[in-house]
Amino acid sequence: MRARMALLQAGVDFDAHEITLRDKPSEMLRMSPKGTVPVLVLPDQRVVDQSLDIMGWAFQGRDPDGWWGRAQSALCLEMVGLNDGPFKQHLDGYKYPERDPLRIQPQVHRDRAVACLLQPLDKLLCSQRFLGGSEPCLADLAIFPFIRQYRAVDVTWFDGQDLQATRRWLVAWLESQLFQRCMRKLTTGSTQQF
Ligand SMILES: N[C@@H](CCC(=O)N[C@@H](CS)C(=O)NCC(=O)O)C(=O)O
Repeated sequence: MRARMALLQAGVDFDAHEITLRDKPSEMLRMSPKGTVPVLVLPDQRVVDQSLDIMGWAFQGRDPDGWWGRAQSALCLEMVGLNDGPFKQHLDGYKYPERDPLRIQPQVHRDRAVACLLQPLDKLLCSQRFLGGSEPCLADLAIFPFIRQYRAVDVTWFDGQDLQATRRWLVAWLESQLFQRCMRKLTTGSTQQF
């Protein structure tokens, strides 16, 4: 979702192909043998197959509104690093406890996720609207889809936490035109199936 939103925000035209992860098409594996999504195939057949790299590629040489530039602050880079590192691990442990080789209780992962990312994020969002300050940036896009997934595990629990600024920020993103366009791109029009 974050790769698609970055491409949409940057105004890059692209076709979207839905993948069933249990049954990955051979065409996708030929282009990117590591077998994870997203995979961006450029017109010259070069492949970009990490979502953060796709986001960076989308804004290369075109950043009129400063979305990429604002995301390069030390604070934004640190937050994205926390998101893609420890938070993502705890999110997986919270969502899929049966896959955790250490068999750590999902509530332990849930609470560690709060400590490692959600608390510092909430503190930041108490004093500014977006990660980049008063205007949105790629760091917001990089992180909010994961907070959405985290909240979805137990909405009632999440909404009961002292994370009001994060909840406001998340709701604003979920209601944004960009997110709505991304969801439409998932389901209609130029989206193609392999
Ligand atoms: N670091 C990669 C992670 C990509 C990733 O793990 N994607 C998951 C889906 S969200 C996947 O494709 N998993 C492969 C599978 O479940 O077989 C990125 O951000 O692009």
